[in-house]
Amino acid sequence: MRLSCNQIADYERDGFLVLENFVDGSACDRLRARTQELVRDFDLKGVVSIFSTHEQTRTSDDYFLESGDKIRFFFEEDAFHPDGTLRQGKEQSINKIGHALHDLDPVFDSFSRTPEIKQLTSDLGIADPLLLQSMYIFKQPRIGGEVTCHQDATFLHTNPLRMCGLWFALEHATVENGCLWAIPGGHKLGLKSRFMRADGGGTRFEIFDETPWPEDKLQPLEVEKGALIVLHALLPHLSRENTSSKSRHAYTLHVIDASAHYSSDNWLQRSREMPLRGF
Ligand SMILES: O=C(O)CCC(=O)C(=O)O
Repeated sequence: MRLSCNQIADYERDGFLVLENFVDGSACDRLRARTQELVRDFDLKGVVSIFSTHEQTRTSDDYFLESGDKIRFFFEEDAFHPDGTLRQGKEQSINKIGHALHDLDPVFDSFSRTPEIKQLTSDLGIADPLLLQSMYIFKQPRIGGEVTCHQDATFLHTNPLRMCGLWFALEHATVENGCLWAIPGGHKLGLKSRFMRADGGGTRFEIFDETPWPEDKLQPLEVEKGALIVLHALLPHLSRENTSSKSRHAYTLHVIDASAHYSSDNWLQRSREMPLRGF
C-alpha cells in the first residue's frame, strides 16, 4: 500500500493524515495483551514518577530522563492519594509506558517494524529511517489526563527537521474518551519551543514564540481501532482529559531520518550500547 499523490498533498496541506484500517484488529489486540503482561510484571515499589505535561520540569526526574533506551512506566497525575499510595490498581493508574518498547520487546518490535510502516515513512520522504521513540498511551477511564497543545519537534528535535509521529489507535478514539485534536495547517506556524536538557542537570524549555496556539481552529480526529494518524513534526496537537468510562489506548512511534542531526540536548538520549535502528 503506497500513499497516493492526494494523500501526500493532504499531509503537506494539513500536517496530518488519517489512515483508517492501517493495522489489523488482531495486531492491536496482540499489543494490548503484551502490554497487560508488562504491567502485570511491573513492580512499582520505589517508582513514583508522575507524568504531567502541566509541570514537565518537576516530573523530569532521572527515571524519566533515562528512559530513552528502556521500558519505563509513568503514572497519571490523579493516580495517587496525598500519602503517595495508589487510588486504584496499577492497571488503571498508568498514563504511559516508554520509550524504547520497539527495541526491547519482541511483540512491540514486530508491530513497529512492518513493510507497511517502512513504505509509509519512505513515501513521506524519510529516506533513511531510524525508530527513535515508542510510547504506549492508556488514557485511562475517568483519570486519563490531558496532553496540552504541542509540537512533537519541541521534544524530539533534528536539524534539519526530518521526523514524523505515527499514532496508532488500539481502540476506537472519540471526543468522549479523549481523541487527538489538531490544528489543520498549524505545522506552517514554525517551531514555538524546545524542551531540552539543562546544563546543570534536569530539563528546561526554550521559547521561540510566545503567541498562543489558535485553539479555536482545533479539529477532533475521531478514528476507529486500527487507524493510523500521521503527525508532522511541527503540527500543533493535543488530547483532552478522558472523563468517560472507556479507555483510549494508543501506541505511538516517532521516526527520524539518519541524514538529519539528532540534537544532543534533546531530553531523550540513548546510551552508546543501544544505537537507534531502522526497519
Ligand atoms: O495520545 C495522546 O493522548 C497524545 C499523544 C501525543 O500528543 C504525542 O505523543 O505527541
